[in-house]
Amino acid sequence: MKKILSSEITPEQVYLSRREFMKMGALASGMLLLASCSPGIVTGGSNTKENTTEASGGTPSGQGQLSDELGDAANTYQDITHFNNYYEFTPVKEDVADLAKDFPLRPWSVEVAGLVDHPKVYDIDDILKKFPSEERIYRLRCVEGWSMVIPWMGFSFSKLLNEVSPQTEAKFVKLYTLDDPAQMPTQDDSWFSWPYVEGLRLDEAMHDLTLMVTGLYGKELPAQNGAPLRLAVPWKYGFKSIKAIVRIELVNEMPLTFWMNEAPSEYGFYANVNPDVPHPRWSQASERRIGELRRRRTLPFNGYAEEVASLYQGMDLEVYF
Ligand SMILES: Nc1nc2c(c(=O)[nH]1)N[C@H]1C(S)=C(S)[C@@H](COP(=O)(O)O)O[C@H]1N2
Ligand SMILES: [Mo]
Repeated sequence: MKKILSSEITPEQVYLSRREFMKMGALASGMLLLASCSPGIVTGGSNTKENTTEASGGTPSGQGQLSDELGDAANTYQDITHFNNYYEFTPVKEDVADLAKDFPLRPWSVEVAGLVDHPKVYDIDDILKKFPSEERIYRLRCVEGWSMVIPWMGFSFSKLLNEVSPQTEAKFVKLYTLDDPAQMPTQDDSWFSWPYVEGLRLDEAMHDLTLMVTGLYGKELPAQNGAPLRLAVPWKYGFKSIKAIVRIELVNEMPLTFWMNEAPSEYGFYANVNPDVPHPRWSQASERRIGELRRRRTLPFNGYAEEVASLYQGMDLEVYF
């Protein structure tokens, strides 16, 4: 039997799997920090034989290979849709797809409000018509230390923001996930403060890379990936990329986000991918690309430094983590 070097033990393996954790039935608040976005073990799922044989990517139909601008192959449709973080359904990544399969995606409206000249309630189908989607192949780096390359469909968030005309006092954007315990099972318990909320500084939100995601692999976005509308901010840890958006608010003050509220010492507002700033409980210097066995080095700003580093000029990124 092959010996496992300590250098091969990933943060994902250091902690109890979420499945075991849930089995313990420990919903006590004292255990909150263990559960809150801590690395979950990768059991089967993304690492099964079946998946590694096609781990070099390809479209769902198998034709052609997509890759990001660094030359890395896109993850498979199977991996992207069956290894998900979506705490409203379950903290068990392999089970999200099944639990979300009946999540109703219509009717769906998105309210844009707050410090804007033209507040508006959009029907999702009007958004899809009004803002044509294009393919953007982005890396997604989870704070837990794994990553994927994902061929999203979507449009720059700036297009939507420009249409409602942010006022000069608007400095931040606050985004809300649906709050509906009847459709999102874990919202029934009081372990977390729902709804999931995220935020960006207005200039981050207006950056061309910041994507409103409407699809995946040229098809409709599956529920488990945040349909019908989710965000993708590729230079930040994945938890910034909020799913199932129902409300967008332009505000003057930095919003308190879901994870900042749950564990302020662990999750900051900026959450830019940064190999030099460890998470309090694990290093961020490397990551495991789903479908690969070896870890790879994590790139500053997840490889998008050229495009976005200027947004943070003069800021101490250890303070503004
Ligand atoms: N509403 C909501 N959005 C969320 C999450 C969540 O639990 N709820 N998880 C985040 C985390 S931690 C990650 S890594 C990504 C995962 O996106 P994916 O499942 O499409 O890969 O979604 C983010 N958006
Ligand atoms: Mo994540």
